[in-house]
Amino acid sequence: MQATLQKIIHVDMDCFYAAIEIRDNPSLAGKPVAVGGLSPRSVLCTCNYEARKYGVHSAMPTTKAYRLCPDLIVLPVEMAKYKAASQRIQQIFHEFTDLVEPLSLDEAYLDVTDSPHFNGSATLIAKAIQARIFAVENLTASAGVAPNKFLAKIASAWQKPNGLFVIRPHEIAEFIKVLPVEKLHGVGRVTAQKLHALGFKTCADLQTQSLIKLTNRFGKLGQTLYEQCHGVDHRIVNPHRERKSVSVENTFNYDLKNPAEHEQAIIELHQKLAYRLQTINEVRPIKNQFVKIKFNDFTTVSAETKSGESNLDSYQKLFLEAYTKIRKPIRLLGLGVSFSKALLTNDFQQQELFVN
Ligand code: TTP
Ligand code: MG
Repeated sequence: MQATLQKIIHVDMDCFYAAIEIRDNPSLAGKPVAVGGLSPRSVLCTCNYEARKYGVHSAMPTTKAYRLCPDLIVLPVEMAKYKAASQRIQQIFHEFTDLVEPLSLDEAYLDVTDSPHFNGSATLIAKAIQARIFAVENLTASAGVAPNKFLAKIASAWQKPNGLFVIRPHEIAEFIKVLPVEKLHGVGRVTAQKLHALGFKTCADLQTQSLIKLTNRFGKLGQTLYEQCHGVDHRIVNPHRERKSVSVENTFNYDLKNPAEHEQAIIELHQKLAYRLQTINEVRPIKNQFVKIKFNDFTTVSAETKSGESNLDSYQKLFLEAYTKIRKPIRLLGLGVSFSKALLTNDFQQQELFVN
């Protein structure tokens, strides 16, 4: 399979919110620290690496985190502070290239294929970016350098925290063979279980399958599985990517059967979506809210309503509207919002241009 080779850097800040809090209060250094909600139903946004040693992680209910790590220091979310740091970090990326595609507040892809910096060495550019971030923000970032987005993202997580991992074109084949299938884009917990049950544990196992076999078995996902297991990803770094919508979903270990389970699942997903919305840096207004339900017989229903916000009550109503169509045990539940096309301010500026 022919791969288009680019020089991509993926940068991801280390335990971003927690690192900012520790930087701003050095007496916290070396202690287990998390950032998140403190009320009984809240979850953590993130935690530092000391806390991770106890098994604490992002999206874990705060009460569970305290059970695992009784000395955990949980700090409230200070979004304005994280957004300000994120903007300064984005500016640093732009010192090196204009081809920056932010994924969230703390991570971005950079295409440095044609960059004149450091004689075109993506590795040296990545090192320089890490050094600049540390000098300006006193925070560490991990970077991955690779010939495409998919591998660059895997590389940035390979030696976290404060890591730099490079996958050169001639190293792809060796690297990819041992890569576990759960590292692939689009493979969540449930798909990973399915792949394991079929005997596919690593990309080498998947490489034994033809494109046709994989698409027959996995539909659209089969194509990306086929490409990724050969180390291929044709996506380009797109600085102007417009997100149409944002959604979160959960495939449950056990099918949900009663209203209390439904309600709890909706509350958790709503909270997860709220965090996602905070981190993606989307400035366009919300246009619609929607709910998706997959029942245990794989029938899928959805419901949508006009809305300017991600509102819990509306999700509950949308859920009932969709659920009553089928009323079977639920395998998967998803919530999301879609955005208006244009920014209101842009429309305004546009009008002004015409008036003048
Ligand atoms: P991540 O990059 O996933 O995590 P991280 O930066 O905290 O840790 P790592 O060193 O593993 O990269 O997310 C970036 C920030 O987004 C994180 O600091 C907090 C926020 N976040 C949430 O609010 N909720 C979540 O479920 C996750 C995963 C992240
Ligand atoms: Mg991060």
